[in-house]
Amino acid sequence: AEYLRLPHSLALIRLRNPPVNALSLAVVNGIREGLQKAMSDHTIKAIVVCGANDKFCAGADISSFSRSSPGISFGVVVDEIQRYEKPVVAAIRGVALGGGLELALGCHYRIAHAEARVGLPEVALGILPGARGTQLLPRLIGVPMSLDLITSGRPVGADEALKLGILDVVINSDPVEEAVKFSQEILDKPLEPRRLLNKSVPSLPNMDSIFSEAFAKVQKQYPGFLAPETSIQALQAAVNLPYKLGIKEEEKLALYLQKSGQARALQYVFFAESSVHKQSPPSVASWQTASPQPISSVGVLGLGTMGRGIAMCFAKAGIPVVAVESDPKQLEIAKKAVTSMLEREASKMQQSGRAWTKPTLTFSSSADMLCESGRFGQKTGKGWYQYDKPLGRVHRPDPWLSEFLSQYRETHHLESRSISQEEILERCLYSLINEGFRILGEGIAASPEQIDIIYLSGYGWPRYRGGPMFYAATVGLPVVLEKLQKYYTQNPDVPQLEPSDYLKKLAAHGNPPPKDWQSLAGPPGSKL
Ligand code: T1G
Repeated sequence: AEYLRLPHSLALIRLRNPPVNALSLAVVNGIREGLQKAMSDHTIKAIVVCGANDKFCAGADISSFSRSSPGISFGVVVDEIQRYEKPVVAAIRGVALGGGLELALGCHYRIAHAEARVGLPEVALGILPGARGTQLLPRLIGVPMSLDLITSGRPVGADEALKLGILDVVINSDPVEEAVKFSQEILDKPLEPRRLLNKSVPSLPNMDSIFSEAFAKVQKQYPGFLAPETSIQALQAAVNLPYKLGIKEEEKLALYLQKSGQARALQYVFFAESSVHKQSPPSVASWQTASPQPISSVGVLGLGTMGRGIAMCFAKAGIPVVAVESDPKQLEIAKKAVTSMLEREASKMQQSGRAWTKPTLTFSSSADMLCESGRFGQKTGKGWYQYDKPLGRVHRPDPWLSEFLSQYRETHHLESRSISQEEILERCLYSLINEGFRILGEGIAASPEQIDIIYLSGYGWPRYRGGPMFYAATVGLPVVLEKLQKYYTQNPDVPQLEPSDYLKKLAAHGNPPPKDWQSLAGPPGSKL
């Protein structure tokens, strides 16, 4: 943070830490030094705080979280600013997020550009606003809106923030110039009413029900996430405790979250999401730059459930499809399934008076005995279960299946045994993870982050577990390897359980974090 003396007895503290002026230790120390200088200089009457490069501040430096706990020491600075004997005015451009907004809440006045955005997005990182945010915001704008903003983490635009009372002035010109003028006008005004820490939270008669509704809402909206619920507890502390105890509770809850696996996973996701956007190889067209091309025909590799669906979509759109399936049995099944789907669609279309071309489909197969007997799952009304109707969702056990399984066991000389939840989970998850390592080794995925982001965005993997590859590192690669080895030995007929070479290479290094995998395992041979 830079310290500048301005005309009219003013000092300026400008945060400068590209790209978003995050609150690194150096920035925080710079702010404190600036405040001390301005205090000991009797010619200085007021201080303006702003950020360089058209941004105020995006909060604590997330990249340093694994090294130190955020927020706690910065909260002391926020209090120092509030108690400061000279007026401190925040001039906000761009973003004031997380610790950036907490810094602004510490200031006695907040002036922002109309296009600025402010908010406390910490929940998205699995933590809470730990530098007084949960204690100061409700004192400023009341409990209901604080609950909304803190548990959702959504930033608000300057106009909404002005209405809520978070900002004092919103302008369309340079907020620093405006803050300089504004400071002259408020020099003689008492500071005490501007110190949020000495105010109490506006009370409401139905506070208990407000909180219980908030708990119910976040449990429904963000099931499994720790941070929203824990933030509500911190807000309760703001209501029930005096400031100096409330901030202790906030610190305690912030530390609890920061140490949780969820915070580590969500912070990994934050960086993974921004890195995958940058990962397309330079010579390859990307969706951002390429313009759509006409599609004359389409190739589909593999005719499992998804392949069939994709082939069908194109066929229905009148685009010729060539589908390739290497397993003869799977091919037969797919052929039947696609033909019957096409016929069904065709008869629907005929009924509705529409016509469509029935485009080229070449197949090639699987060994799924259930499918061979037409048991395709929910779609057909039976699979591992029987359903109330085709496409129905109500399932019940099917005596046919127990008969089938006992015959299967007899044929293959298998003994029935009960399988623990743990084994079910491990065999499903670790074989999925194993496949992830395989495609990393083959260069089909460019990074573990890519696989994880696809699982979070496309398959509903819980965000607070970071994705399958991050999860593997959480469990420990040597553990994943050992378990796969164990299950593969027990089930040599399941190739998905055979540990991939890539995993073996990495596990030999212990449990390296995903970001180090590629450098440790060496460059993949790209098959793309
Ligand atoms: N710390 C470190 N790096 C950050 C950062 C941060 N807070 N915010 C952004 N970056 C990096 C980001 O990784 C990328 O880096 C570059 O900045 C541009 O970001 C005490 C504990 C500010 C709205 O959660 O929402 O304060 O890839 O590509 O689309 O209670 O970044 O270029 O090397 O996303 O213009 C709370 C998170 C922290 C804000 C800009 N703050 N950031 O969006 O660019 S916790 C946040 C954002 C905290 C306190 C607590 C967005 C953005 P690189 P970008 P953008």
